[in-house]
Amino acid sequence: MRYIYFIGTAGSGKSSLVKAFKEWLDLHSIDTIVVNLDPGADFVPYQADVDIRDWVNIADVMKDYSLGPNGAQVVAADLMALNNREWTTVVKEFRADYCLVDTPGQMELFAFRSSSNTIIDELGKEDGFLVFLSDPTLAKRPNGFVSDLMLCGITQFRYDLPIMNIISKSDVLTEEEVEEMQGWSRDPYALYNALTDTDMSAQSIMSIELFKAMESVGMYKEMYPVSAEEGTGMEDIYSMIQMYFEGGEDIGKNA
Ligand SMILES: Nc1nc2c(ncn2[C@@H]2O[C@H](COP(=O)(O)OP(=O)(O)O)[C@@H](O)[C@H]2O)c(=O)[nH]1
Ligand SMILES: [Mg+2]
Repeated sequence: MRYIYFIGTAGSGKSSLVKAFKEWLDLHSIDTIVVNLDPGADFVPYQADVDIRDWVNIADVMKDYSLGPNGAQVVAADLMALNNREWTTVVKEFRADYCLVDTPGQMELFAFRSSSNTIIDELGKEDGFLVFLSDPTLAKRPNGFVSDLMLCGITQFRYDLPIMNIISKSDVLTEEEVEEMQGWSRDPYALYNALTDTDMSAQSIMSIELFKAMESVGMYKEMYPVSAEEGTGMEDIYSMIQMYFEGGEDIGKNA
């Protein structure tokens, strides 16, 4: 089973994309399960095959550890790793081709805590793939775009797993805005120019050398527009995953 982890800042559209991508995979008869790893979710928009809330409950954590909601989220993220033998066994029993993993709303609870490495190792690191969502409300401006690119790069280094970077909620952008962002993602010079045109102070702190260095270590990569709302861009996600794991061969169709 391949594990596809959806990561991004709070509200970037992870849970919505898991739902939309699952629907697309179902439509193409590709055997997929969905795991909710957000113990703090009030609501998830899909039918979770495995839900961490069955093992870790935020209200209980708040009570047991006398914590407020934020502290409880952090403890819950660690508890989910401590309990991982139990729930990962349930996940593995499904033996589907793909497992879509929805991660905690607050990105730092997953991306920046060692408990998530424990989880990824337990599920099988060689079968892992990351989808990083950039929120266009932030990333449509050059300085927001740079911040998101760096968050994506840091995430990549934290895990040492293959990663694809997508522009989430592309339906809220105009065609020109999508093209502009894709242009920045393909060409460090275009990004540098946009950044220094709109923000003079950026000139002193950002240099084109930084973007070129990011490019040479593989942190600078093309972004793909995706809309969970409209169901667009799903085949791009699927083909990137396919290309990575199977060198382009479609396992789903024969499974
Ligand atoms: N327009 C639009 N809104 C979206 C899309 N995906 C998510 N949203 C909205 O963005 C908000 C956060 O989405 P959610 O999936 O909960 O984000 P998460 O915190 O990363 O899991 C919700 O109000 C969604 O309705 C999309 O593709 N297009
Ligand atoms: Mg969510």
